[in-house]
Amino acid sequence: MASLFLVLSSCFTGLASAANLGQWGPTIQFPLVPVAASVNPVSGKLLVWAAFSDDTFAIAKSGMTQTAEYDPATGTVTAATISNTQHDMFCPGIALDFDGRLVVTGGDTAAKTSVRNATSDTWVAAGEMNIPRGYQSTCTTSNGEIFVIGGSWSGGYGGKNGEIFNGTSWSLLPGALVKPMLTNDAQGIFRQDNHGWLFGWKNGSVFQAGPSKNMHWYGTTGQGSVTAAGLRGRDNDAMDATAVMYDAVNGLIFSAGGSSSYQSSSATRNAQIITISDTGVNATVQTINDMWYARAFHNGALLPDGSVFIVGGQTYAVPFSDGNSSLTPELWSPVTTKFTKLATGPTPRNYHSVAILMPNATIFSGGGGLCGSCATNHADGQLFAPPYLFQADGVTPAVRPVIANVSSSTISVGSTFVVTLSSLPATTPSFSLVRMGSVTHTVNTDQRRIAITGVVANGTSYTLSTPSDPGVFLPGYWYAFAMVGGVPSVAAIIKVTL
Ligand SMILES: *[C@@H]1O[C@H](CO)[C@@H](O)[C@H](O)[C@H]1NC(C)=O
Ligand SMILES: *[C@@H]1O[C@H](CO)[C@@H](O)[C@H](O)[C@H]1NC(C)=O
Ligand SMILES: *[C@@H]1O[C@H](CO)[C@@H](O)[C@H](O)[C@H]1NC(C)=O
Ligand SMILES: *[C@@H]1O[C@H](CO)[C@@H](O)[C@H](O)[C@H]1NC(C)=O
Ligand SMILES: *[C@@H]1O[C@H](CO)[C@@H](O)[C@H](O)[C@H]1NC(C)=O
Ligand SMILES: *[C@@H]1O[C@H](CO)[C@@H](O)[C@H](O)[C@H]1NC(C)=O
Ligand SMILES: *[C@@H]1O[C@H](CO)[C@@H](O)[C@H](O)[C@H]1NC(C)=O
Ligand SMILES: *[C@@H]1O[C@H](CO)[C@@H](O)[C@H](O)[C@H]1NC(C)=O
Ligand SMILES: [Cu+2]
Repeated sequence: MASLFLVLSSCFTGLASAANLGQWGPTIQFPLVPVAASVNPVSGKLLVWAAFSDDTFAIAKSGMTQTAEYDPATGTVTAATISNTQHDMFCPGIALDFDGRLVVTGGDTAAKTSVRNATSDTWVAAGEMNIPRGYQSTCTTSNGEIFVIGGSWSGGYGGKNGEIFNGTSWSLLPGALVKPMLTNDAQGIFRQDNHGWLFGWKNGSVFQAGPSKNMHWYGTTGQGSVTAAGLRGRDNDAMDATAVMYDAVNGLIFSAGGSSSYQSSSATRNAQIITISDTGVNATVQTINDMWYARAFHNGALLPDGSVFIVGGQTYAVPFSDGNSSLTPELWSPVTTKFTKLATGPTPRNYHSVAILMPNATIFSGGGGLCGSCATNHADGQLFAPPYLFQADGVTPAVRPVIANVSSSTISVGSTFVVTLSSLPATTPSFSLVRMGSVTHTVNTDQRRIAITGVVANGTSYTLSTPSDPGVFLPGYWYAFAMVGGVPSVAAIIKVTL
């Protein structure tokens, strides 16, 4: 009897947890295919953009971009054509700088740099890159500069070594060679230097975790440099994959999926944890449980509790195709290192799709396509509410902690600040910071997370200590979340300065 009871009760536990799959919200229509996305840190609105056109692209034809903004407060979507920077920002590199400026490089107009001021919501042109690029990656460094490398999709083939942007203009880094990070793609150099997994780290360095199976450290000062950092475990080249720094204090990066070549190539279910420490030291790699589904062109959005929401992608990589879509998202837990299947979505989100964390701890998942009169343009998106926003029945909304205020909306790296909750929670709250992101083509080099370890409570006020290294606690805009029993608050947005 006792053992039967145990079996039954574990069944019911299984059912109860299986009931909590999270939930897809209503479809949000856009006037364009959201191929790139970023949340404005000042207004909280979601900016998305396509190309010169809403639904098709053309290299070097037209210097403008169709954008749209979704306002979570009202649910409205407004469109705007950006033409003053003469930049078709399709297939670009994106990075958010220390001031929350969205720096967008290359793509269809391959040498251009456009910078969006979050406060005024306006775009200005900055210096052009010395090397024109498309499908390059960019990341913000601890020096407040932006590093770029790769990008042979446009602007010519090969030799796309690193450059550094000081907020005004770009300088070549001849020692930051791209060659070591090339994949072995079947289409050659056109694809081999695409979509680097870049992470700004200590003392101006950049860690490149993929997509090549060979990982590297890039130096971004002086002439620039590159040194080997080891192999990514058993993983092969993993183009069109996701890589997320889910615990910056401990140098932990999660990566999953991808295919050995950009297209006409089978995706994997591979997942690994990459641990980085000091600049120049080889990373260590732990191979973990496979994902439930093979994926390429999926996106990984980092959540307040350090889990990663993995959405979209297909088991066999084919641009502009809805074939072989992996429609069931998965949640990766940093605690168990395992994956849980979530509620299946209605829409394939493959090549040219995006996913990004919203201030209320839901995830926007949208896009896919941009192929003209094809049948795979997805000019829409949905907000996904993860299981943490529901009680165990998977239906009743969870009771969320509420941040009443923070002591300062601007804090410096290494300083303390106070978060006050609107009421005393039933159990001890925890706190995390998630850097606000930008995403296109599976790449989001901006998102990263800090789990706050130093918390001093006084009534409903909590004094939080922050890491002192700007390579870890990268300045810029961050979401601050309180979590009680795993349930996150809506974020307070803070600006972190040097
Ligand atoms: C999150 O915000 C969206 C508006 O963007 C709203 O529709 C949704 O209900 C919110 N979800 C939760 C769980 O607060
Ligand atoms: C953005 O624009 C506002 C208003 O025009 C200006 O005050 C601010 O300095 C600008 N911010 C940055 C980071 O350039
Ligand atoms: C950026 O670099 C350019 C060229 O070296 C220089 O003229 C400019 O003053 C620099 N700007 C900043 C903000 O450092
Ligand atoms: C920081 O990097 C510079 C070169 O970019 C190097 O000279 C210096 O020794 C490094 N400092 C530390 C503390 O690693
Ligand atoms: C670091 O990794 C590289 C390969 O990327 C290897 O050649 C080198 O021996 C490794 N260094 C150490 C100290 O293990
Ligand atoms: C689906 O994947 C298989 C390989 O597993 C491939 O042969 C086939 O072409 C793919 N179908 C589409 C529509 O891409
Ligand atoms: C912060 O919120 C608490 C709780 O609602 C309130 O007592 C306090 O006055 C607020 N502080 C500020 C600076 O608004
Ligand atoms: C705790 O907060 C109260 C105000 O709510 C303040 O008077 C008191 O000094 C604080 N205690 C400590 C140890 O900071
Ligand atoms: Cu593209």
